[in-house]
Amino acid sequence: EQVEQTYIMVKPDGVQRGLVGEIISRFEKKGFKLTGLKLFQCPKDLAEEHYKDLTSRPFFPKLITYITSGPVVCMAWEGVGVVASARKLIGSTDPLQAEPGTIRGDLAVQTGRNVVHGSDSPENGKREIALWFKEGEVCHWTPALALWISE
Ligand code: DAT
Ligand code: MG
Repeated sequence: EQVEQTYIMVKPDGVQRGLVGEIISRFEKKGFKLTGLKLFQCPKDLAEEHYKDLTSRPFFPKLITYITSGPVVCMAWEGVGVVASARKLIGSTDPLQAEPGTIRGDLAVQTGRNVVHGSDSPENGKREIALWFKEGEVCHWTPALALWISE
């Protein structure tokens, strides 16, 4: 079991709808460790770099407009298996297909307004944290409750 890092982001609709606390809570309550957090207005070139694998998709321009339409909340989370677990907590890309109990399943209805991003692999977790956070913005710390979450 490998300690991993994942990049989680509350998208502009999640911020506008006042869902930031709710979304952070899901990862906190699960027992993962928050290592980075900031409110941030994403410039277009960063959005394009973040979603570079989707450049050729027809929805790409709308996706970039959406992600840059207001502030996002950038987060880095750490834990054993955090990448896949966070994807499960987030739910399917299309919120109507996402299971109840997941963030998208509970809080969203449309793919184009699916409130949250989560890295899809440990490699992308590292890549995205390096992309969205500057050196020194990520904190490595030991939660006092660590031994009550992992033996
Ligand atoms: P995910 O965010 O679940 O990792 P993804 O990486 O395939 O999904 O796509 C990134 C984002 O792009 C997704 O959250 C919303 C948007 N998107 C994906 N597929 C789409 C589609 N068919 N129509 C509109 N937007 C789409
Ligand atoms: Mg993705």
